[in-house]
Parts: sequence; structure tokens; C-alpha cells
Amino acid sequence: MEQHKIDEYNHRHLKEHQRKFDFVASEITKPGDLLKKLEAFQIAIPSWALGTGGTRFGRFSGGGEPRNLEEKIEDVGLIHALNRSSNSISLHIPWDIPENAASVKSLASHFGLHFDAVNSNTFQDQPGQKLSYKFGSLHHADKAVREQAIAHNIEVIKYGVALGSNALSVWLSDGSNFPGQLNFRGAFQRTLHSLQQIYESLPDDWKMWIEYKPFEPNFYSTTIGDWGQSYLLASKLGTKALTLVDLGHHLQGTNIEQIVSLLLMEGKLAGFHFNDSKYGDDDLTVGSINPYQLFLIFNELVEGMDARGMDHATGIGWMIDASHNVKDPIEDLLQSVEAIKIAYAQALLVDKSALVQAQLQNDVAKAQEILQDAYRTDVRPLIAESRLRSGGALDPIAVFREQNVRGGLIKQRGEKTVATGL
Ligand SMILES: [Mn+2]
Repeated sequence: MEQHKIDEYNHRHLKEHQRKFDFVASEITKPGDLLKKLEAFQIAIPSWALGTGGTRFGRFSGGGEPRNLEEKIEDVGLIHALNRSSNSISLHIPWDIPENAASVKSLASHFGLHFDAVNSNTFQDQPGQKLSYKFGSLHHADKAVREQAIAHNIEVIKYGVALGSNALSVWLSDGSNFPGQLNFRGAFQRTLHSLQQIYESLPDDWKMWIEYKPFEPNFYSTTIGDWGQSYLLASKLGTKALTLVDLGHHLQGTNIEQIVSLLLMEGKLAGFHFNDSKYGDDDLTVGSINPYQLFLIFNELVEGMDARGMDHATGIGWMIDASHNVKDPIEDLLQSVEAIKIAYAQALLVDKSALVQAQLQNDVAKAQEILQDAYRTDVRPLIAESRLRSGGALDPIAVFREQNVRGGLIKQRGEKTVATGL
């Protein structure tokens, strides 16, 4: 995406944008400070989200999907050029093995990108793999399977080191489908023991992010099923181990913002996998189903990070983990990043001292008014302005469509390409 095309679009729409921006900025005490925070806030794009995702019933390619890691990096580069908010990429091994780390790294930096957390995969059997993960990996009853899974995680760390990444993200599908299948205590202890061996291979400046999920693919128990189990493992492992919150990995009605608040309080919140869900791990576009919940989560994040003096942009990891089954993946990711930044901006607008006062006086109605006043502010011109100031597009999706980027990608890569991933 040539910069002049973005600039030309912005120029055409500047007047209209300025009018909307001036209106909302006039209502804010320090719009300059807020814009700086928005500009600094970056969200990592997962390498597996650039192709059309599927369900277990099928997958329908939208055409022009990236055929290899290099093309995935190009797509993230395009997203970042448009929104200036996605300056890193998260790799899933072995879906995306960087064969030549130096050249992959330099291609990424050409687009202003670096590498976020690397993800291991012991939830599928790979071609030629000696032992199967059918009955789990790090918790497996057979020591040889556990050792294979440990070795894989250590290999993923090595790939990450070569790319300049500094976190290993672990999600296990380990669990059981039927009562009696597993001894819960034994499964937990074997998992802990396996993670300890991986932990010992972490470089000093690295972190281990432990993700949890209540069900699927197993339907009776998951060995790391909730934040308590993840937190327990992270606490036993040490300071480099933290709990990763994936928004879709909660049962319906779970108060995620409360979980976030307490993990932050304990210094054990690794970061986020953003998505949205209606029923389960739906992996829908962030903010597409319940943007108010996203705002409430960000409200706790901002409050909790400020209480600990943390930098919002770098204090924890921010990443999208979504799947796109009917939308153009690039448009979907642009929408997700936008939704995250909207929720963040709204959280920054919450009148904190007034909220503290309302809480002290048990003024419940006032507390709700304060939160909803921030939530109902149309902050979109603020996000657009922050993008404009960092060289991005006032409306990334509009530019993507106007330039017929997908059409160009289909011409270049073909109609029937399928990116690696689920
Ligand atoms: Mn996830």
C-alpha cells in the first residue's frame, strides 16, 4: 500500500473528519494526551488469522489468501500501513515455521513489524509425528508423549529467540471427554511437571503465557479449564509464568472484567487474546456481539494498570485471536483493531475521581451514569485522528475497498489459495 494513496484518501475526507473531531475533542480535558496513548497502543495480529477460517463442517476460501509466511507478513504489513496500530505478528508453530529467521525478520522490519509471542501446537498431530496427542500432550499418561510435547515447546522457544520474540504462549487441548477417563490431580501434576521443564528453557527476559479454556475439544474436563487453574500453574512455576485471558474462553455470563481486575492486582495477567462470542469459543470479530463487555474489561484494565503504574501499551500483551469464516480476513482484523481501540479510548474517558466518589457514597445510579457516559461517547473521530497523525488511513476499510486490494491479491496469489491454520 503506497503511502500517497492513503494520504490522498485522507486529504479528500479531511474536512468532514475535522468537523467531527473538533466536536468530540472540545468535550475532553486533554485530547492531546489521549491521542498519544491511542497512537502508542498496538495490537498483535496472529499469523493464522489471515486466511478464511472454517468450522468442522467446512471452509470456504475468499481468494487471495497468503500462501506462506512471507505473504502473511505482507498482509500484516498492509493492515499496519492502514491503521498504524498493528505493528507485530504472532506465529503459530508448526503452521508457520520461519525457515530462514534472518530473512523473515528483515522482511517484517521492512513493514515496521516485529514478532510477538510464539505459540506452540500440541493439539494436532503433524505428518510424520512419532506419538499421538489424541489423549493429550503435557498431561499425557505416557511419559514419552509428554517428552515429545515438551521438546516441541522448547523448539518453539528457539524459533522465537531467532525472531526476537519474548513470550511463549501455551494453549493445551488436554482434557477428558468422559467421567472416569482422567485422574484430575494426576493430570494437573503431570502438566505442571511438563511446564516446569519448558519453563527452565525460557530465556531470562522471556515470559510463559498460560491460556485456559473451559471446554472444546474435550467436553467433560479441560486440564487448564479456568483462570484459577492457570493461575495455580503460573504461581507454582514462577515470576515468568502468567495467565493469558482469551475472551472466548469463558462460560456464558462469566464476569471477565472481574477476573482481569484480580489477575492485574496479583501481577499475573499476561495479556489478551481478543475476540467476541455469543455461545462459546466463537472467535468472532472483536466487539461484534458485546462491545459493552469489552468496554467494561478495558475500564478495569486502565484502572488496574494505572494503580500499578504500568504502561498501557507495553505492560501486558495485546493480541487478536479470531477466525473469519464469512468476511474478508483483512477487513475483519481491521474491524477488530478498531473495536479494541474504541473500548480503550472510552475507558480512558471514564471520570475516575467521580467514580471513586460515587463508589464511596454507594451512589449506584451515579456510578452507572459515569461508566455509560464514557461508553456512549462516539470516540471514532479520536481513533481516526490518532491514525491520521501516525500516517494511517482515516478509514482503513474504505481505502482497502477503494484500492481493490483483495482483487489485486487474488490476481497475484490465485482464487483457490488456502492459508495454514484452522
Ligand atoms: Mn486464544
